[in-house]
Amino acid sequence: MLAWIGIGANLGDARANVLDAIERLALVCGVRMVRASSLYRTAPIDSSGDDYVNAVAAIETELAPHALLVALHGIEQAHGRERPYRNAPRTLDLDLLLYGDVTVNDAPTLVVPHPRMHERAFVLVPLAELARDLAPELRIPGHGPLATLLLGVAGQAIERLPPAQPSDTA
Ligand code: PH2
Ligand code: MG
Ligand code: MG
Repeated sequence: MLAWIGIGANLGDARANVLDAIERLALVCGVRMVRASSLYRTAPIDSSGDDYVNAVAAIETELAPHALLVALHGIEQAHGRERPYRNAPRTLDLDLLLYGDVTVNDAPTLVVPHPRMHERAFVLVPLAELARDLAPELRIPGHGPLATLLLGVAGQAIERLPPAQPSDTA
C-alpha cells in the first residue's frame, strides 16, 4: 500500500528531528521509503511556539493502518514527545495522512485521511511536491483532488528550505 506520512516539529532542533524521523521511518520493518519531500518552514496553525519544520514522506508498506500508527508513535517517543495539551509545541509529530484511498474512522485513535489535512498548506504543499511525480491525480478521499485543495491554502505562509549542504555539519 502507498501511504503518506506528515512530519512536523517546532521544539529543539526541529530540522534535525524531521530528518532523523525520515531516516527512522525508512528503517521500520514492513516500510519502504519511496521518497521524502523537501523541508518547509511554516507558521504554527492552531498551535503556539516557534515556526514549524514540516515535510511529507511517501512510503510503501505492508503494515495495516493501526500497526503503522504504532510505529509512528514509537518514532515520536524516541524523540521524547510529550503531549501536555492539544497541539502543544512538539519535538516530533508523525501523522498518517493517507493510506491508499482507504478511509479509517476509529476516532480518537486513528482517522484517515488525517482530519484537517485538506485545509493546511504545511501538509498539502509538501504532499504536492511528491505527488507531482508519484501520484499526479492524487485525491483526498472525501475532499477531492489535491490540485483543487491547494488553491484554498494559497494564503498560508510556507517557505521551502534549501537542502542541507555537506558543509553543514551540526
Ligand atoms: N501541527 C499541528 C498544529 N499546527 N502548524 C504547523 N505549521 N505545522 C504543523 O505540523 C502543525 C501545526 C498539529 O499536529
Ligand atoms: Mg499533526
Ligand atoms: Mg499527530
